[in-house]
Amino acid sequence: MSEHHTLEGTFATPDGARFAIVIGRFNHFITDRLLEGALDALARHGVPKGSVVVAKAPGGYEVPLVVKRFAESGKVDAVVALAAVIRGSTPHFDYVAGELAKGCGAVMHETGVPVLFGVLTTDTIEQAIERAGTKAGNKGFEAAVAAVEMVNLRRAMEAAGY
Ligand code: INI
Repeated sequence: MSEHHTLEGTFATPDGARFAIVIGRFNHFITDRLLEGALDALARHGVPKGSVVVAKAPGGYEVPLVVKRFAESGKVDAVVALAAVIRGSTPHFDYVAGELAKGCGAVMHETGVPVLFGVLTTDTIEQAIERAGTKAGNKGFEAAVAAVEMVNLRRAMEAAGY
């Protein structure tokens, strides 16, 4: 039996790859930090500034529509979705977070373009702050790193004939 063949994405700069970042402005105190993290991650992975486009939607509920337009454009290799949905005293959270997750997933599956889910869904503002550049890291940074990995995985799969 021959060795099995593992396909995985590296964190090397994906040459010529273009990235879109879609951010929800709602809770911008948090989402601005997620955007900083995502831009920092792409820059540190060697992605030129000119290969990154950022679009700002009003809130998480609208993010999937903007993600869809980028994914369908054929002009980007991955889309990073960033938003912060923080639970309040009504069921609003569930509608916004549910639509956001469902919408981003649907776009990814319909278009075949990786959509990275850098979305905070937290019970408290403190939990959101912790995940936006303080003690629990920065989920925007992590999502952008995963975008680089997915672009490279896709290229590795293509090169292997899949
Ligand atoms: N949008 C968010 O991104 N996060 C939230 O926590 C949030 N809450 O809690 O209301 C939120 N609401 C706005 C929503 O995304 C839409 O922009 C709005 O309902 C208009 O369609």
